[in-house]
This record gives sequence, C-alpha cells and structure tokens, in this order.
Amino acid sequence: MRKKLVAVGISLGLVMGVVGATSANALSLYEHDNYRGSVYSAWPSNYVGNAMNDRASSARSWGDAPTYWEDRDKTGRWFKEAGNIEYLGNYRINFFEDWNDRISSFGYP
Ligand SMILES: [Ca+2]
Repeated sequence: MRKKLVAVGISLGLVMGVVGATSANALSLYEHDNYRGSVYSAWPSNYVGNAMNDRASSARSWGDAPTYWEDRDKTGRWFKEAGNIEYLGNYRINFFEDWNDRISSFGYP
C-alpha cells in the first residue's frame, strides 16, 4: 500500500512538472458568454477568422497572460489578461466601450 502511494505521488509530480515546464500556450474564443456557442481555438492568432471576428464574448487561455487586440495583426487597442474571461463585456475600454464582440487577434506582443 505504501509503495503504491509513493508511486502515485511520483507520477503526479512528474505530470505537474511537465505541465509547469511547458511554455506552450492555448487560447479559445467563444461566441457567447460563459464559454458557450461556437469556439475558435489557436495560438497565437493574427486574425481570428471571419466566423469569430468581432464576435467573441468569452475566452479561456492557458499559459502566460495573452494580449487581446481590437484589430487584425495585433494592432489597435489591446488588453492583457490571464486565464478565464467569462464575459468580455466586463472588461471596459472606456465609459462607452467594452471588449464584447471586438477581438480580432491575440498572442504575445
Ligand atoms: Ca475587431
């Protein structure tokens, strides 16, 4: 029993080590809030494509905090945020504008 537990511990450590060591990133944009609707996944992306352009309402990313841009080819206004964004409309640009239905590219600067 004790041997088994040690083995499991070592396996977990190895898995976590591999996950921690990887610098690979991943990002998914979703058509609707709370990760619903159609999905676009890539890393990085100079253009999210006609189907998702100016349509993303939530996002998930894995790895270091990505930057999201308003326009293609990492241009225009931008913001940087790690992890899950359940509703991009909660991220304000100014009093009148937010990030819902606006993202066109993403990646590292
Ligand atoms: Ca845009």
